[in-house]
Amino acid sequence: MKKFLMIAAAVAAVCACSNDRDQVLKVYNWSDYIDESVIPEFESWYKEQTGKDIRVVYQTFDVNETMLSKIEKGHEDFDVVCPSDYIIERMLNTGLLTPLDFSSIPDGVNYIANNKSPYMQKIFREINKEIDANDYSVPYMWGTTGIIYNPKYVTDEEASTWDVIRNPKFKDAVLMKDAPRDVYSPVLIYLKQDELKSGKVTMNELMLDSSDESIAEVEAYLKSCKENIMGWEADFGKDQMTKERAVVSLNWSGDAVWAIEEAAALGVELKYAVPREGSNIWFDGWVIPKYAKNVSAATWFINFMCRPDIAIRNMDETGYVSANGAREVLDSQIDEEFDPIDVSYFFGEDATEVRVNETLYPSKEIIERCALEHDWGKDTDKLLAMWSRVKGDNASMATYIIIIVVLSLIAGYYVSKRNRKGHKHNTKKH
Ligand code: SPD
Repeated sequence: MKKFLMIAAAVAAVCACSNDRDQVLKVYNWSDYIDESVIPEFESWYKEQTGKDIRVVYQTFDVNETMLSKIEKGHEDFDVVCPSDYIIERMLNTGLLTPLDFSSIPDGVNYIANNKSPYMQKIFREINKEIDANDYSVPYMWGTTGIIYNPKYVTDEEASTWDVIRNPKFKDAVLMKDAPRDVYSPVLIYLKQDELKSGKVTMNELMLDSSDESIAEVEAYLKSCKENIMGWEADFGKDQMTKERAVVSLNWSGDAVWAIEEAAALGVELKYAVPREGSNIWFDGWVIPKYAKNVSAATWFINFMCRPDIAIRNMDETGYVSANGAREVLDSQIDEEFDPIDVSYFFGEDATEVRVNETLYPSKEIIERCALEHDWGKDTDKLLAMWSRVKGDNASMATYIIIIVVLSLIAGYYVSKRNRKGHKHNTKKH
């Protein structure tokens, strides 16, 4: 009995210890967005640097809105999260972010200042005119929104416009991102292309356009694509493309890189294009929410993610491009198979002709036809309502099909049962 009590006390002590919030770091990140081996490495590195134990509780989400709602409505105590630009803007506007302070991290292991790309800092400044988002967030990955396509079925010309998602050639073969803002913006850019060309409206104005008219136009357009849409996906689209289950996918550049590489290994060719009408440039950044309970460990974690070798491993694993502007990161991406492009806007003036993947690092010409999304505040609810109507319609179509199939199977079963009975009856008679 004494022995049992001692064991129970030891177990209780271990549990109490690992639940102590100073020794727990809750990280909430996008799925498939990290090389998971860096997490235990952080735990050991943190112990080496601070002498303290830490256990990372790592959870994932698929869409910004799920993450936001857990913090905004649920007040969940995540210590570090990784929202996209327009969500960082919203969190800033609603006072949900804690200012970042890396001053307690010693110079030799402080990876923040030296690795910041001036381009990323400039973009972050555009988030909010009054508050500098650089003081509240550190960029993690960035990219464009575009079209992944299978050139066996889709020509480069067809994929050079957003209207490829409505092209009658691709019935039931298009995958759409289940991310309302990231679909709304490209469709609106497509619908307003004449106004954009004539200068009647700018890209930035479009990114803020939450008018009832525009939402209705996008809704009508998406409903007119329904015959083509085989599914709404948060993260499986890239995989479906590699298996040739779909031929067009509205997706993010990082998923494109991942899919193109995976597909090549299976002998399937995939390509990525940013349509000529224009698109979004986006980034996701680390932030510490207001309800965080371990700000100190969160600060160390964000710093660790900026260590160039860690940034390279995360890039290689996920297909996404790190927002880290260190020369080491650029060097790790140079490959003779690529044509030279000008990425001086990101890495500085000596990077005018580097052989890097243009899907990862968009050329200046692509960047110029892209814009950042912005927070819509309360109008976001109108978008989410439209989104359910569009997807709901699709669901009820699928439901009708399932009902018809099930009813036909039941009817078929009874007809064949009746025929068998009739056959037995006739055989008995003879
Ligand atoms: N699987 C990780 C995907 C993260 C992509 N973030 C893109 C956000 C665009 N708003």
